[in-house]
Amino acid sequence: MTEVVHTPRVFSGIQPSGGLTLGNYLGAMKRFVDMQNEGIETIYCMVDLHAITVWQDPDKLRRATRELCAGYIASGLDPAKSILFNQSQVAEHTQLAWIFNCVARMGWMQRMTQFKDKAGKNAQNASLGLFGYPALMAADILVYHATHVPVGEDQKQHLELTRDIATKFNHDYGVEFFPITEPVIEGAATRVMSLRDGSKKMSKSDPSDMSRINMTDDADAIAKKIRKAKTDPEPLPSDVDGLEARPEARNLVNIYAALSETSVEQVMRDVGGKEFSAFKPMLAELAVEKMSPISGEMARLMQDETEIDRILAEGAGRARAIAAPILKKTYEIVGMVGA
Ligand code: AQP
Repeated sequence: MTEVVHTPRVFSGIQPSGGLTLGNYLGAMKRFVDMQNEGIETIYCMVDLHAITVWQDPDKLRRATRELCAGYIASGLDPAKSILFNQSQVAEHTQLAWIFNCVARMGWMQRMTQFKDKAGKNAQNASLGLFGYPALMAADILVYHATHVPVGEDQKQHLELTRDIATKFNHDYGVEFFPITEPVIEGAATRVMSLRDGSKKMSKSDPSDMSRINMTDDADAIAKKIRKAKTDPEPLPSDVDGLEARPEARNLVNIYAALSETSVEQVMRDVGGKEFSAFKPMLAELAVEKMSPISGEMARLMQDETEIDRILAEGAGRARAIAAPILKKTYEIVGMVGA
């Protein structure tokens, strides 16, 4: 069998399951913009169907989807360069997900740590959608034959599952049809941690608003959250090795490095040995400088929902034009009459 070489194509998505956080920005969106500007074909989705794996208020979901689109654009995504759309407007995602439900194995899904984390002790009461989430995520990616997926560290296991699904599909049907997608997990902030607990991921669904910086926070809120961020009593160490076993210090240094687009090593050369009382105001100033223009632009874009909806509909049309022939070919391979 000759190996098929797939043209580079980037896909990624974010759930409109609440307000965006600095974690989403540094771990995902900032990388989305970098990849767009490298001139690769880029497709970025608001994954509303993933969001409802946990109950969402319909009006809040609509608002969060539009706000996410505004966040994408305010961060630097250009609808003329990147395809931007919400997942539910392109039915091919769920159609391919069904096929992948029949390819993925129960045992694979049961190993997913995100399901265990989100379902917690109440797994019997979690939705079937939450359990099947990674098969839909594989379909989101593979319905475009995407070759690269920029994500934060927490999505690594789901991307491995996507590769397993593609490999098993290709093997079971004797084809080289789906690419084996590469995760792109890069930068100093692939895992931004909670400001209240350095062992927990910063997350939009954390009950404590003080645990995260929201992309809609104003300058005062950002500065206050950084000032109150949990730290230990020691000054910053003089080098990177000294951050070992100091999760809160490491997190603030990583955020500083990512926001200032420099390496953690360089940050340690600049701020090593400083007390937190001196470092936190530097970080707050940097965070405000980088995030305030984005939140201001998001607020401006949100004043014109019709325009946002137009961008999403146009993006969905462009996405469907890529996805439909790939789904059709998948149906043919699987043996569906009329495909
Ligand atoms: N703390 C984080 N650090 C780095 N990257 C992060 N991402 C999320 N949190 C961090 C990355 O953002 C992208 C979109 O994530 P998502 O919203 O679709 O789902 P999630 O990972 O489950 O994010 P949240 O904030 O934790 O949402 P909830 O609370 O609804 O579950 C992904 O690339 C993710 O890696």
